[in-house]
Amino acid sequence: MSEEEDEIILAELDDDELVAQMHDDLYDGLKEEIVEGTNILLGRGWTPYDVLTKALVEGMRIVGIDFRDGILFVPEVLLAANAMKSGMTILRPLLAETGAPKLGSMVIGTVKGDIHDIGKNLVGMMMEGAGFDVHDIGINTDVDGYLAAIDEHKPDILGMSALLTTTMPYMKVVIDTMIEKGIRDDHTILVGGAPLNEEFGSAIGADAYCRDAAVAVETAKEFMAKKHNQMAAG
Ligand code: B1M
Repeated sequence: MSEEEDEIILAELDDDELVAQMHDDLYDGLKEEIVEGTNILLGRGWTPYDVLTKALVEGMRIVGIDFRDGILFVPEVLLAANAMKSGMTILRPLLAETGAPKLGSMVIGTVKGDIHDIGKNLVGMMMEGAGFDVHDIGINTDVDGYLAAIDEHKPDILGMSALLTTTMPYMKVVIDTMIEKGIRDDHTILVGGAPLNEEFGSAIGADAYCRDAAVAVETAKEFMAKKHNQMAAG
């Protein structure tokens, strides 16, 4: 077959085929194709949230499995991550423009030693979309970085992300330091990341572990509602 006959025209695929093709394109780190696919699905009336979860997050889940199994290596996964980010760049303003009233504020960062930021970025985007002011302090954040951001932004919520079993214990370092400084109870602390679970969240003294970005939004809203009720009760 000639190259021309081989070429896939994304716009000619139906929704299921296009989503499957986007999983393949993400796997292959094809940034332009991910941008095109994202725009096509939005043009067909898909919600930004569905594009995000069904096309991009699901694609990255597949990448994660083959990374774990030694089929993909860091350079390929980096390309996939960059392709994913190019799709997220398109979705970000759409997710943020819900016009929801401001519910509260959040500081979020990935902990020291850890450079994974896709999950954190996604949580930040969804929180913004739900009406929170989000201050993203980036990756590889040490305790001083968290404390400085807390001091500067006085957030209702502190979010911490960790993707490595070796970096997740650092969350406790941050929480313990907040306890020492007497500021722990001034903030709701939410933690997340693939290797964490609820038991770990409570063991380190976080207020809640959030399985994914949607749960983070719901949990943050619940804590804000509680806070407002307590304030109203005086
Ligand atoms: Co890395 N990596 N990685 N990696 N990587 C994992 C995490 C791993 C599980 C892969 C595997 O082996 N299966 C494994 C960790 C194993 C372990 O600790 N037990 C791993 C490893 C080993 C490594 C390196 C050590 C590899 C190496 O160098 N030999 C290295 C470490 C670098 C470092 O951080 N110091 C490394 C590097 C990388 C890349 C740079 C190549 C790239 C990151 C690019 C980037 O982020 N800019 C990368 C990637 C992409 C992954 C996988 C494949 C995908 C992560 C991701 O983006 N998922 C990952 C495999 C996996 O997780 N299954 C893997 C998509 C994202 C939407 O999901 O991040 O889970 P997630 O976020 C979710 C929830 O967890 C939750 O909500 C998000 C959205 O729904 N959530 C929160 C996350 N943070 C939250 C915070 C909250 C609330 C919810 O606060 C309130």
